[in-house]
Amino acid sequence: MKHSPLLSSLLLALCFSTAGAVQAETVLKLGYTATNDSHYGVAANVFGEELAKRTNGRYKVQQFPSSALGGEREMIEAVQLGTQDMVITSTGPVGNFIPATRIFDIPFLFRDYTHARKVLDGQIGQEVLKKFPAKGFVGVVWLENGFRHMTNSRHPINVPADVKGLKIRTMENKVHMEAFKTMGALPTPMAMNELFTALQQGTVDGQENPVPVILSNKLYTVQDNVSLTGHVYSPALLLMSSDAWNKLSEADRKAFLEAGKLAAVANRKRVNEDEDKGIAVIKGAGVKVVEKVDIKPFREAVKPAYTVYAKEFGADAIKKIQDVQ
Ligand code: EAX
Repeated sequence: MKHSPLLSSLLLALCFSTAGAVQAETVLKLGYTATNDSHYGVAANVFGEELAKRTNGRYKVQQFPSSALGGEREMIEAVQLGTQDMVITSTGPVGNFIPATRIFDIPFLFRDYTHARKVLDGQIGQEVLKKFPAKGFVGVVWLENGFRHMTNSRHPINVPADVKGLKIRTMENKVHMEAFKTMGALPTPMAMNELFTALQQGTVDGQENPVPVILSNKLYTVQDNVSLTGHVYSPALLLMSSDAWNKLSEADRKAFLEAGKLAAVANRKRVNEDEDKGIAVIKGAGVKVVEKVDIKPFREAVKPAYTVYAKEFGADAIKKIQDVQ
């Protein structure tokens, strides 16, 4: 059936206008080292759902869990270069890019989860996030990895003397390495994606991580002892490449920040759930768990490292964090 020229041009205009109404979809690559069934996976799921909701599906998140895109330092570098859009990472290696974050890695700095969350969500934590864009990142939101505990396959750790001589994998983080060196351990920095095999083969005697990571990465299956030292609170971050962020409209940036906040609520809830249930799972696997560790001797043991920390961050800045109620 032949259409009149007028009708054909109207149909053509209609085709173009509906095509315009089908909005372009952007898929963001988000990597992290934990499994999808973890405190990071929960954050990634909620972030993706809430973002798609707020942008009518224009922004989608493609997740790469379990170190599929490499270790945290590698992924942070890729986000800085813009070859990866986002990463959920502990602050472990972040200090190599944004030194100001290292203050939060100081052992025994935070009293408990409430204290840590107040500092990071408050003026001190928000001020640190402002330092990210200058280095090619946007810190969308502070997430949480959790209080770190020691595991090893040599003997139970009850007192600092038990740490002496142990080859302990640490993150690529100078603050943590200083603390373990001060306790007489042999700190061995290593990316998360190499850790399981290193523990399995005995290349390192032990490591330290929050319960959610010990669970999700099944570290307890290659360790005989866990001691709930809680020696460091490990913040996490949802980091975005400035390249990707700079392309966003103001309205979409708001959507990213709102989705990030909801992801943090879900992530922190999961950390506390894992801590409540995880010890039973670890014990059920036949691992010896020292649940009641007297942290006073450990605080004493790392005290000399505080001189080094005070030199780097200033005693006042450390006290300011400790004094947050
Ligand atoms: O962020 O590398 C680590 O020990 C981190 O705690 C882990 O990758 C989760």
